[in-house]
Amino acid sequence: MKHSKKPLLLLAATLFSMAACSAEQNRAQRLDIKLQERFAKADVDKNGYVSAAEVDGKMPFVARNFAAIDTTGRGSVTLDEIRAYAISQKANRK
Ligand SMILES: [Ca+2]
Repeated sequence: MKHSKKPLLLLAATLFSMAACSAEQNRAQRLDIKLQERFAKADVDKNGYVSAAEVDGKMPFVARNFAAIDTTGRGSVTLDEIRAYAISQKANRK
């Protein structure tokens, strides 16, 4: 009796896909932890916002794109605003 290899191939493809997805999630989590750490270090006065002066030399990506991230124009940005901007930039690259 000859068995089809299709179920095995399907299982292998599914497992590979799950591993790739998990690796991407792990990478995203590591990047987010790094972002949180860098934000905490940059936020010298610990008010939950970083100003252009606070990110200067500490968060180059944020410093370069500060005006675009600071959509409210208040002169400071939150961690969530930085995340949202980074995600929008990543989506634009795809
Ligand atoms: Ca601050």
